Amino acid sequence: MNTSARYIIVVLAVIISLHYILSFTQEDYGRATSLSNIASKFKPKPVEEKSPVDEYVNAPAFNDTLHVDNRANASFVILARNSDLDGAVRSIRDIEDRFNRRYRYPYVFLNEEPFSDNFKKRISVLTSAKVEFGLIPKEHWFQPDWIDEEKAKASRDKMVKDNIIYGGSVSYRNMCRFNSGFFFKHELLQKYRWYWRIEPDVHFHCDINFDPFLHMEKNNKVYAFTITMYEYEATIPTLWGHVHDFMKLHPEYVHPNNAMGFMSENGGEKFNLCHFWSNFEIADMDFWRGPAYTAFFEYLDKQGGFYYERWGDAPVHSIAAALFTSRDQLQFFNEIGYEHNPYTHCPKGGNRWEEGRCSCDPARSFDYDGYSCMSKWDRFMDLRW
Ligand SMILES: Nc1nc2c(ncn2[C@@H]2O[C@H](COP(=O)(O)OP(=O)(O)OP(=O)(O)O)[C@@H](O)[C@H]2O)c(=O)[nH]1
Ligand SMILES: *[C@@H]1O[C@H](CO)[C@@H](O)[C@H](O)[C@H]1NC(C)=O
Ligand SMILES: *[C@@H]1O[C@H](CO)[C@@H](O)[C@H](O)[C@H]1NC(C)=O
Ligand SMILES: [Mg+2]
Repeated sequence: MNTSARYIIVVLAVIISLHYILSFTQEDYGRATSLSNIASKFKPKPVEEKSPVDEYVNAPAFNDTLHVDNRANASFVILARNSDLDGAVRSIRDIEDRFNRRYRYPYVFLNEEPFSDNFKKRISVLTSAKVEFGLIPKEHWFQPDWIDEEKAKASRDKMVKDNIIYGGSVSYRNMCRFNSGFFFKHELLQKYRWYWRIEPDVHFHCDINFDPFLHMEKNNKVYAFTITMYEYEATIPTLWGHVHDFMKLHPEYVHPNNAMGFMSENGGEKFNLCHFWSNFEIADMDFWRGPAYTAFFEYLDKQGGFYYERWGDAPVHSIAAALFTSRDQLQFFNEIGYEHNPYTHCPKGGNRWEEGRCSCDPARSFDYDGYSCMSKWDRFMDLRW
């Protein structure tokens, strides 16, 4: 062998041994230079198989931006008993997760009995927002003395016999009357204009990536809902008649562009029982505090129907919002996935459900259930989804 041949062999040996040393010590090097890898560079690329998992991973990234600078004059309101604690904890966890950890709106809890220390402790630990616990004054809660208890009892007994839900309950009636005419008078709520009502054991199924309070304020809205349905007629047999009498007495409060057409098929003669389900509400307390609603509530309260029948705050609020505001001041929040057993509103249209990373099943949304008034609302407002 001549010198140059010997020289080439030595160089080759060095290169080969270097390659093996690197292959064993440096994983990346090994992978990049392995024979099969180098060979694959010359083979035609196989068509990439579509993974069924990739196809569905399309929710947007979490956005943890805090929005605490430009907020509305607003608070959450939760009416609850001490025994509602676990359900209240679940509701607050939901709303914090889906909305309020980024907005930090305050909470006001109300009860006709003092909240226990355990209740306050277990709620306060869930949020960095301000939480206040208020006692309801007796005169805002209990059955007034001028109610004829004999007559009220006869009506309760009849409702129990007729199997009407909460038909025999006085405390349920206290609650409905309080929610209709008093909560917004509570001392702790005087400093706020807007409220968002939350009940124990409800669910918020989607990220709420906007501020519903500011939406209301900017668009001159008064009352917002997520679910609308028919009321049990047996709980409000004389309510609509009193509404009529009130409208005759105070035509000045009835808005020219009202939503009577949503609640009646014959210009107001008969109530079709459609109303907004008030366990979810975002609304303007200054509307409840204003002259029209003040006169309306006082008129209804005097009729005694909160105790002689079982008037709910849902039809009372809904009828007032529909008659004394413009229909354009009513807001349906499609984006807010919401559940109060047994019904759920799940966002519809466009890709709202994906954008909200919703946990509700859109196929089981209550919106077009036979018992829902949503299709009536869509027709009335000329909405298409
Ligand atoms: N402090 C207090 N809160 C009450 C009382 N009764 C009901 N509530 C609250 O009032 C709201 C409505 O009561 P619910 O029992 O949820 O009535 P509902 O929504 O019509 O019926 P379900 O939820 O189906 O039982 C909830 O926030 C309850 O926690 C009461 O006697 N005292
Ligand atoms: C988060 O959302 C806000 C608007 O709500 C937007 O201005 C901001 O750019 C978003 N941030 C990210 C990281 O997507
Ligand atoms: C918030 O609203 C209430 C009720 O309208 C009002 O009394 C209060 O002054 C408002 N606060 C601010 C800071 O605007
Ligand atoms: Mg409830």
